[in-house]
Amino acid sequence: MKALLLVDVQNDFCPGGALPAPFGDEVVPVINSLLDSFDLVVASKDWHPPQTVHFEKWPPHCVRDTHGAEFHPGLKAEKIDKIFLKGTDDKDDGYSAFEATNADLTDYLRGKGIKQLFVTGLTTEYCVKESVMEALRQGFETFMIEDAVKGIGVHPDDIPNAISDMQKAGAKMISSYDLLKPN
Ligand code: VGL
Ligand code: ZN
Repeated sequence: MKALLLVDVQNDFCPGGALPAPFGDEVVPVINSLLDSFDLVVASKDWHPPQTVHFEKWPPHCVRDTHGAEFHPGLKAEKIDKIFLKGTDDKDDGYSAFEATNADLTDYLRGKGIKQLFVTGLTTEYCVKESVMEALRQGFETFMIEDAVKGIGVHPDDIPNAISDMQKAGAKMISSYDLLKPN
């Protein structure tokens, strides 16, 4: 059984948002095209309190129950089976979807018989990377869909370095084209 994980496809990580990945919105049509190809679709949301130590590193973003924390309006969110909220407390970053506090992502995926996890979303070098790393530690066969992620790129090498760290840890790189082509 295989699951698609949508990491933080939220307004604040898209152009016009508080902490945008340049071209972050470009993941939306790619993700939409993949939604019917999986047994299960799960999504994380960065879901911060108004005041948190996280905002000492970052401009305030994805404050719970605000417009910036909503999914991008183009995302076919009705196809998501379950949403995992993370970064919810005021003392840590909560980058990984596996740090969700409303439900346990590992237990949920194992309970559904998921062995393979395909990761998409925002942002490549923070929440996508940390989610991929934890998925590998939890024993999932983990893929990153290269054309379905976008990074912030604070430093020019951050995104390629993150991809090479994920590969070294055992993540497999794949494109949406590989998943959608017949056979
Ligand atoms: C993220 C920076 C701060 C992410 C979240 O979703 O990658 N990045 N908070
Ligand atoms: Zn955040």
